[in-house]
Amino acid sequence: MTKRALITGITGQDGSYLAELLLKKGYEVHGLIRRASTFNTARIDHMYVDPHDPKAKLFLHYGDLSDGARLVTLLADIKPDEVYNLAAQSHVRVSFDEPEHTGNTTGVGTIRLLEAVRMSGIDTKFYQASSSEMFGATPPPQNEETPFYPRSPYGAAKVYSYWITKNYREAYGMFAVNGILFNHESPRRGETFVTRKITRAVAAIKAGKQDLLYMGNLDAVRDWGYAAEYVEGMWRMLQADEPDDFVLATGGNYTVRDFLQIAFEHAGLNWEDHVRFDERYLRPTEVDALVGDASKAQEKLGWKATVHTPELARIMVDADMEALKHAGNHWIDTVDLASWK
Ligand code: NDP
Ligand code: GDR
Repeated sequence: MTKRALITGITGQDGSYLAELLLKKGYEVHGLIRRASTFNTARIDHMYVDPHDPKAKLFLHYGDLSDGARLVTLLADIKPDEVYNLAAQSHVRVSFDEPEHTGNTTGVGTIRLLEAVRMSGIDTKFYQASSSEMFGATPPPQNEETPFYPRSPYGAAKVYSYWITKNYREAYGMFAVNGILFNHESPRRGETFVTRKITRAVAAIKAGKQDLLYMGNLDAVRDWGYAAEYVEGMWRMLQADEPDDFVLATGGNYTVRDFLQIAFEHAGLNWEDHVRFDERYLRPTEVDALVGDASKAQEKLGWKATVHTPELARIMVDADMEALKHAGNHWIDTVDLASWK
């Protein structure tokens, strides 16, 4: 029988890779999308087939994690075998400007979805997109046993979602898991996250369309992996015999400065000639260092990252240089937008 999955956040970086993976595995994939005044499906357009076509396997539904009643009707209609909750206000810096909205979507949104599963009475497995940001100020290496110490409204909302997912597993016997994922990036990464901001700027500087790049804290340490590999780990968590929580990470240890150096050098540029400081990119409380230990996922799921940060940076620079060739003036406008936050 064809398996059916529902993905919230399907229009985001991870949602798009996960949809590709599940379609390749023969799933019927349903995605929750937010109604907007313009199309917001650029990351998934390439796999969309008109629903009138009998070969269509990808179906999109309007909804929002702030609308619990809609989640109930949707789940009752679709009756998915697997639900992947990837939707969130996912930007840490923005969560300081919009703390209440972030709490509502990234935190309370999860319980709306879990309650919708429970109220619709369907038998489904549930994946929660938990984050290394939950570890916050607790020093690395971090694994499933590391205490949480969130440092932002986003991190605090993810801690709530982590515990409520665990609670539904224990209280109602739901197959509900937390994937605690460290930073993962790709050419589809949102333009205001640090890696993509850098690789887009490298492409624009190389092409002579930009000169300076304004950045915040260059000392932060992160463990940047490749998103396309991480979605395979999400899927494996839901295929395990028992529901459990897993860290996915590369174990690498790089500063933002290291990433700048690798990315600029790949294009034959010296980052120090182009990077300037702007305090608007600092956070009121920073997460200094996140470095994951994914040995449990390797042992129990057979999952291991193969793309490490330097290779990832080069993949992203190459992709942005290629994209710039086809983007024309549109690119220049969005470079400005990317430096906005
Ligand atoms: P993105 O920011 O790229 O995507 C977020 C998705 O959530 C988008 O599809 C967005 O829709 C959707 N969304 C936002 N608010 C709502 C809402 N109120 N109702 C319904 N949908 C909403 O995130 P990523 O793909 O990078 O990350 C996926 C998940 O994993 C997120 O929960 C993130 O917090 C978490 N995570 C990410 C990590 C990473 O390094 N990428 C690491 C650890 C956890 P729209 O397109 O309309 O904006
Ligand atoms: P992060 O990602 O906060 O780790 O959250 P981000 O790329 O935004 O920041 C990483 C680090 O870079 C520093 N930094 C800057 N960041 C941005 N965005 N812009 C800048 O100009 C800049 N200069 C320095 C930041 O201070 C930070 O230390 C991401 C998100 O995907 C979350 O949803 C996810 O949960 C975590 O990764 C794991």
